[in-house]
Amino acid sequence: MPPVDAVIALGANLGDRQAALQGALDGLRATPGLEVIAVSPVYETDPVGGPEQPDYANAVIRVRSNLSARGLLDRAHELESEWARTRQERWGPRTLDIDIIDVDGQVSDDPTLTLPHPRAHERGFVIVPWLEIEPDAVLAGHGPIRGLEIDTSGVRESSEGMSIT
Ligand code: A4P
Ligand code: MG
Repeated sequence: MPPVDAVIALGANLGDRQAALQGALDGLRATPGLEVIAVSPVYETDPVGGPEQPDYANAVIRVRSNLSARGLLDRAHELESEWARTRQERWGPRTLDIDIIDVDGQVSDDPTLTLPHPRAHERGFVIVPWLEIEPDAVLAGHGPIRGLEIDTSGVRESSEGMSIT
């Protein structure tokens, strides 16, 4: 299978959020057949939707891999539960969300893996970091991401970043 480029969004809003994002990045980098191409800065973001909850740390990464879109989702779920399990036992609740935003422009309305991610185009916490690492990116069905009209007021660059060394 030829290599596939994908955009993945990371989010965490409980406990050591920075460590959760770094853990997700490290886990992806350790995935056979997967190469991390770019890592955005980390952003501190106001929560969107849901009940009242703490602010999130969010980041976006680009990967190239020989996994299918479904293979990427499976790996994301594996890392989410690995992280939740190891952190919960020692230091209480943590969350890590790994969303598949785009896989080579594929379009699918499969509820198990909807592509592109159905809410990405309206979310500053996805689009702002993504623009930082891929200014010319296009979101299938929505056009160039730099042209999207989104509210970015709740998205602030954090002083902390992730390390890929
Ligand atoms: N699923 C379908 N398509 C996808 C996709 N493209 N990527 C399915 C990932 N998963 C996808 O996801 C629920 C189901 O969606 C999965 O079984 C998967 O097969 P989940 O991660 O288990 O649950 P969730 O993330 O809590 O739900 P949901 O609906 O995905 O929520 P969102 O849209 O991810 O939003 N505010 C800020 N500031 N920052 C955030 O990161 N995140 C959320 C969660 C809300 N507000 C936020 C943030
Ligand atoms: Mg999700």
